[in-house]
Amino acid sequence: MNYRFPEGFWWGSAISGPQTEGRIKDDGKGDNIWDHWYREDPSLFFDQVGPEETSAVYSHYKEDIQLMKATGHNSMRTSIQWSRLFPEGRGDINPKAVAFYNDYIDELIANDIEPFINLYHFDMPLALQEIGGWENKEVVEAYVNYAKTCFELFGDRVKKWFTHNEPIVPVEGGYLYKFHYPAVVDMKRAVQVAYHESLASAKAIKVYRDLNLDGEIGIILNLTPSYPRDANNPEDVKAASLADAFFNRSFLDPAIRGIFPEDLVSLLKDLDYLPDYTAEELAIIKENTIDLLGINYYQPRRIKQKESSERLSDKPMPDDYFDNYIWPDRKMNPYRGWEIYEKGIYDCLINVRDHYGNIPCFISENGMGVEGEAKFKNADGMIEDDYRIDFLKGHLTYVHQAIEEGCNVKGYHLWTCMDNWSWMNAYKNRYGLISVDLDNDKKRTIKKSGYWFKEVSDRNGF
Ligand code: BGP
Repeated sequence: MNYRFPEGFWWGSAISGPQTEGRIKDDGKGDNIWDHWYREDPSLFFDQVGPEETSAVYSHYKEDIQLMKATGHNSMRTSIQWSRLFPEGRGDINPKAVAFYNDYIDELIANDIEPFINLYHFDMPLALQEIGGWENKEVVEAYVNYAKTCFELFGDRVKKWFTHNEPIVPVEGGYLYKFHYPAVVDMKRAVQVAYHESLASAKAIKVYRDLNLDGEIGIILNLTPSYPRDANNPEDVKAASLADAFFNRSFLDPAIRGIFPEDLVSLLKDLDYLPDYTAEELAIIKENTIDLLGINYYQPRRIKQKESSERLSDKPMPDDYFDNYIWPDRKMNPYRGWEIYEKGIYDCLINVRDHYGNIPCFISENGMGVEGEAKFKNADGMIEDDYRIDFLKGHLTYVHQAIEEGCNVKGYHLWTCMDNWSWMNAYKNRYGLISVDLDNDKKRTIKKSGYWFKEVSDRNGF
C-alpha cells in the first residue's frame, strides 16, 4: 500500500436533502425555492426533471444505508430540509419530518455510519423567500430558530453540525449569475445576502454552544484556489487575489477569524455597497467562529488582469476586477466543463494550514460528474467508471501529501453516494459511487468505483 491515512480517518460521501429525498403525497413538506422555480419554468431544468422526483431517499433510506455500508462509509453528510421541518420556514413543525430524520439518523448510527448534518443546502423555504430570503434579517432569525430546533431534536445523537453548504453559491446563483432563484443580477443585494449568511452561521453557532451539547459545529465552503496567469505580473497577482477575496476569503475569514477581509471591505465601501450591519452583529460574528471546516473542492480558478472591456452588467460585478484565464495545459472534465487539477486540493489544505491556524478540516466534497455513464455498463450491468477511480486516486494522493506535511485533515467525503438531482442540471451529470436507473424504478447498482472505495476505506489507504 502506497498511501496510508491516519487512524480513524472519515471515509464517506456527501448528499443533500433537496437533491435526494424527493416528495411523496402527504409527507407534509412545504415548498422551497426549487419547488417553486420548477413549477414556474420546468424548461430551465435539464430534461425537465424537477425536485419532486430526485432519488426517492425519503422512502428508500433503509436500503440506501445498506448500500452506504457496502461502499465503505464510516460517515456521511446530508442536510435537513428546512421546508420539510418547517413547511412555512417558521411556525408549525411537521411531525412527519421529525419522525423521518429521527429514524434516518438512528438507522445510520445503528449501521456504524456517523451522520454529519448540514442545515442549509441552497433550499430556502418559499414563504421566507417571499419576504426577501437571505436579504431579510427576519429570515436570519427564522434560520436561527430552525437551527436551534434541529440541535434540540437531534443533537443528542448528531455530533457534527454544519451551518451552511457553500454559502457563496446562493450569492452567485441567486444574485449574480442567475443559476438559482430568484436569479437577479445585483451585486449590492448579493453582498447583503452573503453578509446575512455569515451572520446566521455565527448566531447558530452561538445557540449551539449555549445548549452545551457534546459535539462540533462548522461550515462547508467550496474553495476555488485562484491562480494568476503569471505569478511575476503584479496585475495578474492582484486580480487573482481579488477573485480570492470575492469567492473564498469572503466566507473563510468570517467563519474562522470572525472578521471580513480588508481588501473586500474597502472595495465594497468604495462602491457604497457595504451591507446593512450593526456593531453588535459584527461582535457576534467575531465571537462565534467554527470548530471544524469542510472543504469542497472541484476546480481551480485561473485569473488574469482585466483585459476585456466586456461587462456582465451595467452595474458593478465581481468580474469587473478580473478576467478568467484559460490555461493552455488544462485537463478538462468535458461533461461538466470544469478543469481537473488535482494539486488544487493540496493548495487549499496548505492555505488552511498556513493562514487559518491549521484548524481541523476535512474534504467534504470532491467528485466528477459524467454524462451518459450507461455506456460504461459491463455485461453484469455494473458501470465501470475507471475515470472516477483515477480522479479519486489523483486527489487522494495530494490529500495524503498534505497530511504528511502537517495539515489537520480528518477525512475525505466524495460527492456523492448515489447519482442524484443536481439543481438546474438535474440528472445530467452523474457523480455517484452507486448508479440510479431513472427508467427502471430508480434501481440502485454499485459502480466499480463503489467497490474500489470500500476497499480503500477497509484498508484505510490504497
Ligand atoms: C456542489 C454542491 C452540490 C452538488 C455538486 C455538483 O457545489 O454542493 O450540491 O450539486 O456541487 O455540482 P453540479 O451539480 O453543479 O454539477
